Amino acid sequence: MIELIQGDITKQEIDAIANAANSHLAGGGGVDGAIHWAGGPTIMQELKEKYKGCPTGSAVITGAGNLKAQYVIHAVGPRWKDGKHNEPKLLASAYQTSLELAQKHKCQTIAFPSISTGIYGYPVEEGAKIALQTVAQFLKENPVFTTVRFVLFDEKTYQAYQKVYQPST
Ligand code: AR6
Repeated sequence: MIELIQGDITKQEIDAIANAANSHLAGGGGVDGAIHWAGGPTIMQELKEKYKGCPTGSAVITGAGNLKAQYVIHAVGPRWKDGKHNEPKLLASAYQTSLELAQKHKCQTIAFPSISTGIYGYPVEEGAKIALQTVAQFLKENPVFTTVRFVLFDEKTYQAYQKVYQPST
């Protein structure tokens, strides 16, 4: 089932935590900074050892260091330009790839932040629609997760997801 909560994703007890990363997998601000800070240095060490970046619209997986999770899935959403540069497709693909990776690693629960709607400037309601549609469709086709939890940091983002969410879909 899909859950929407307002909170801090680094505090979740869950199989996999998704991160809103960049294609260099270089760390940064926002939720990425918070995850590396809370998870400790082993996450970045593993990223550097195993991967040479990650294309926009895709994701890679590491252990979760000190977080109360098994894995961190580093998903790279698009930077918002004007909506005519494949942004919706790339955002959907970032969620889709993350779900596929979590499934492959036998996760039953996963938490997502609102990918791309912070520093990358994706309009929040548009981003929420893509996020919820992609997850709902995936769950219909692959009923492998008991929980997909969106952990929305700020009130505005939480409200936007609540507005867009239709539990029947
Ligand atoms: N828990 C949950 N959500 C959070 C947290 C947290 N602890 N902290 C922030 N958010 P952003 P992006 C929310 O900017 O837009 C980084 O530098 C935040 O309020 O983290 O995909 C990366 O390295 C917003 O709603 O990610 C990339 O370079 C959402 O997470 C770039 O930012 C996403 O905001 C990616 O930008």
